[in-house]
Parts: sequence; structure tokens; C-alpha cells
Amino acid sequence: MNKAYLGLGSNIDDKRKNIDMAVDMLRNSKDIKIINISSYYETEPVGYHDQDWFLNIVVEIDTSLEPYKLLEFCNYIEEKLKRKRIIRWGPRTIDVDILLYEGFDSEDEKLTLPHPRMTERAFVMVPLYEIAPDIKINNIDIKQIIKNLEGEGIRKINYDG
Ligand code: GSY
Repeated sequence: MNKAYLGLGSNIDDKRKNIDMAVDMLRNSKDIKIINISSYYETEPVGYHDQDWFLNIVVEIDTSLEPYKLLEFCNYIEEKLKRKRIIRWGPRTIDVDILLYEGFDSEDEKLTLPHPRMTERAFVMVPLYEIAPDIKINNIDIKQIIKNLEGEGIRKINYDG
């Protein structure tokens, strides 16, 4: 089994339901074991601003799928949940991105790992920090990366009240 971290985000329709359905699909795969899930975060859109705020989480998994098979499965989840994405960087039903896959770095444009923009994005780094406070990305301590993030809006949600 290999450790990987996935970033999930939604900003169309019932965002929490979309995220929960994607997590259920991960959980129901015989090739994936969910190890940890961050809190939900409401996050300001990055890239294209004229759209609703996102709901984002990060999930830690152990998986027997090799990286490209895991990518296929992430794409399958997006298809299954009928991802709508009309504008690049624009609104989407669900995004399931591989952020990190232990022991596998790649510059392939189909699957670049670590995810090429993750260290600039509070909506990835803050939930990742919550579940992996000692991790390094490209040999840089996550605490250092978090300190240098721009002031992008992000708010932790407590659905349990
Ligand atoms: O890369 C994921 C899709 N996405 C997001 C996102 O998930 N959250 C926020 N806050 N902004 C985003 N911009 C894009 S594109």
C-alpha cells in the first residue's frame, strides 16, 4: 500500500453532498483505505473570482493503485458525479486532485506530482496541514509554506454545531 493525499473541492449545487459522495466512492473502493479526512473549509475561489466560494477538504489514503490508476479512479469519480465545468478555473461540481503520492514525483503534464500549484493555495495547504502537520513538500516543511501563503479567504466549517 502507498500513501497519497487527495484534494477535493466543489462549488456547485449541494457542495457538502458532492464532497461526501466522492468520499463514499473512495471509501467503497477495495483498492483504497481512507486514513484521515480534514475538516471542511469554505474557501475563496482562486483563479476566476466571479463564482461562488468552494468547499474543500483533503483526504489521506493508503492505496494499492499505482499513480496513473489512481488518477483514472479520481477522473471516474468526477465523471460519475457528472462534473460540470464550463469555464477553465471556473465552477465545478467536484474536483478530485492527487496532491502527493509517496515515493512518486513526476513532471508528466498528465500527472505532475507534487501537484504543481498546491503550495500556493491556502485551500489545499490549510486542510493538508490539519491532517499532516509534519509533512514536507519538495523538501520544504509545511509550516514554512503555510507562513508564506497570501491572504486568500478560508474558513473552517464545523457542521456538528
Ligand atoms: O483546483 C481545484 C479547483 N479550484 C478551486 C478550489 O477547489 N477551491 C478554491 N478556493 N479555488 C479554486 N479554484 C479552482 S480552479
